[in-house]
Amino acid sequence: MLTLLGRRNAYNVRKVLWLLGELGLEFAQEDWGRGHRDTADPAFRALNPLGTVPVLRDGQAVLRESHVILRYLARREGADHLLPRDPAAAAAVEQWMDWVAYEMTQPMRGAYLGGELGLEPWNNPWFVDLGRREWAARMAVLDEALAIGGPYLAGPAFTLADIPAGFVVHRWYAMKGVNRTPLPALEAYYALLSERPPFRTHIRNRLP
Ligand SMILES: N[C@@H](CCC(=O)N[C@@H](CS)C(=O)NCC(=O)O)C(=O)O
Repeated sequence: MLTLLGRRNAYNVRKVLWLLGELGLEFAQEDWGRGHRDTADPAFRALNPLGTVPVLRDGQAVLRESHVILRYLARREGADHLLPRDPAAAAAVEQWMDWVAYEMTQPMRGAYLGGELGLEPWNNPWFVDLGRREWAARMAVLDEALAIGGPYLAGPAFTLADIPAGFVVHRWYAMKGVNRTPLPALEAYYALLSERPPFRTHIRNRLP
């Protein structure tokens, strides 16, 4: 039995919920993290010394890091259409997952945690402004990639590449305090992802 530990409103948990929905998997879920059970609890730290959510338990296996969990679930289910076995085809998927992890984390801290939620220490005006500018520039990168090679990020079909990126695209369109220039391929991509029921349940719901 799979058990997902982490609050359902957390960015990194929602990506895993989306994939669980895509795969149609049964799972148990426990609300840990800000506003719920404290991840400083020794029982949680025994599973994840970093104290972050999500954590996934699968029998004796205990996993952390949302993108690792996405890859694990796809491989566990033999979902080669989401994460191909061929190394080159897999790289075409994983490059976008890493890109989000490396290139979107800082802009999201500035523009979202600082600018939208007003949380310290990210609400310093220069950091908020930088985050908004970088996020806008990275959405333009996605728009160009989709215009050339879409309609999905790794080409003709939905893959794991679309889960982290799809989330940041959703949040880009859900934020109030940003100036958005028209990006036609990105808007078409957001509309395409919105046709997927798990995307609407876990990502494009009432939460940004
Ligand atoms: N790189 C980690 C980041 C995990 C992370 O920072 N999770 C946030 C929620 S999105 C967290 O644990 N926040 C503390 C809390 O909710 O108590 C991942 O991808 O899973």
